[in-house]
Amino acid sequence: MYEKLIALEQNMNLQLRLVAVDKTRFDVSSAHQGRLYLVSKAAEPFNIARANHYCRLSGGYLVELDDSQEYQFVFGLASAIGGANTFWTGANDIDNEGTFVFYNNKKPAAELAWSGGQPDNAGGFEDCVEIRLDFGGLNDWICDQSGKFVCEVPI
Ligand SMILES: [Ca+2]
Ligand SMILES: [Ca+2]
Repeated sequence: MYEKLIALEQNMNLQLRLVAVDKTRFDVSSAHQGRLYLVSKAAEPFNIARANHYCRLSGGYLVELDDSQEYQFVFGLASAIGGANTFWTGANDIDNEGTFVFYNNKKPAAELAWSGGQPDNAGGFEDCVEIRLDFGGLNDWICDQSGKFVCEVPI
C-alpha cells in the first residue's frame, strides 16, 4: 500500500513537471534518475543568461553534467533529437579562465567528459561548454555561437 502511494506521488510529480514545460520551445526526455531533460527546438545564437531564464520558466536550469552517467544520457538524447551539432550546457569559465562552473548553481563542473584536446580556449575566448556531436564529447566554444541548449528539471 505504502509503496503504491509513493509510486502514485512520484507519477503525480512527474505529470505536474511535464505540464509546466513549454512544449512549443522544448523537446522533453523520458524521466531519468529523477530528472527530465529539455532540448530547445530552435538552433539559434546562444545567450547563457537568457537560456537559463527559459529553463527556469519551464521548472529547471541549464543542464549540470555531474557525472558520466548523466553525461551519457544527455549525449544520447542530443544525438537522438539532432537538428544541430551544438547542444549548450550550463558549464562555463566566463568568470575565471580555466575554472569551469555551472551557470545556475555556481558549483564546480569537475567531471566533464571533454573530447580530445579540449578544453583549449582557442583564440582566447572559448568560455561556454557545448556537447559537440561531431567531436563525440564536450568542447569549450565561443558563448554566442548558434546551437540548441539543454535544461535539467528535477522531478
Ligand atoms: Ca575559456
Ligand atoms: Ca575548444
